[in-house]
Amino acid sequence: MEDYKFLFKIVLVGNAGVGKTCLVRRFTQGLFPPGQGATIGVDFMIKTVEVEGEKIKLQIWDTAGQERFRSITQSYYRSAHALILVYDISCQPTFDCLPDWLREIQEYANSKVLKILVGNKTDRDDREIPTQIGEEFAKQHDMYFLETSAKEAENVERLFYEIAAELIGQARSKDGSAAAAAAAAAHRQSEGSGVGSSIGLASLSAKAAQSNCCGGGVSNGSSTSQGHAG
Ligand SMILES: Nc1nc2c(ncn2[C@@H]2O[C@H](COP(=O)(O)OP(=O)(O)O)[C@@H](O)[C@H]2O)c(=O)[nH]1
Ligand SMILES: [Mg+2]
Repeated sequence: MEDYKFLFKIVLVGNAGVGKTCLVRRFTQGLFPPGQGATIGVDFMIKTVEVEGEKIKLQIWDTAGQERFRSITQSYYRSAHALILVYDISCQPTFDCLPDWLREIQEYANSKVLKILVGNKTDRDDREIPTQIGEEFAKQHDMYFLETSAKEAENVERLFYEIAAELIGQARSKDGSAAAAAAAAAHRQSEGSGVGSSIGLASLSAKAAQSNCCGGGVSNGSSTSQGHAG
């Protein structure tokens, strides 16, 4: 049986194509999948890390192709300890959509959730969003900021370890540690036989509605068709 002190749920959002799935796979599996088209359809992956001498279990949620606004429901955001909002530094529309994502986050997520803005694909030489612009946006909206490359493995470990460290700090400073421990216990129960550093594939339904611009995605009014929110 696995032994860990904290369980943290980390949720990734952002337009389709920005590299969310690649970031998760890079971190959990050390891979950059070549030619990886849309999402691999994983709901979450688990990785156990050690931070400040504590074993921490990270449950990382990646959207399974429902990156369109309003098709991601409350159930996805609920109980997230950290939210990673990703854009593609070489694709202006993915940056322009950030306010829409923030509205959605504000509506559905816990108001105290840790928010991290990530500009991915720093390896590309056709950058459209200067670092400083990303930084400023993050500052304005009370978010941490980091630029990454899932391809080159740049800042990917750092991203998740810093989140873990920050969440540990929060848990210790508030009396949140009790809550985290309870969450860990509940998770352990529901998990069955967990193996260290295992990858949990929760569901395998890849519906790849790829659209790199939010315009089409937002306005199609398919609001609650996907999900019961309960
Ligand atoms: N150059 C480069 N391409 C990336 C990077 N991360 C992802 N990609 C590519 O971007 C596309 C979309 O990635 P994916 O992870 O499926 O995006 P998602 O829809 O946000 O999950 C794929 O073709 C990836 O190969 C990166 O850091 N650098
Ligand atoms: Mg994906």
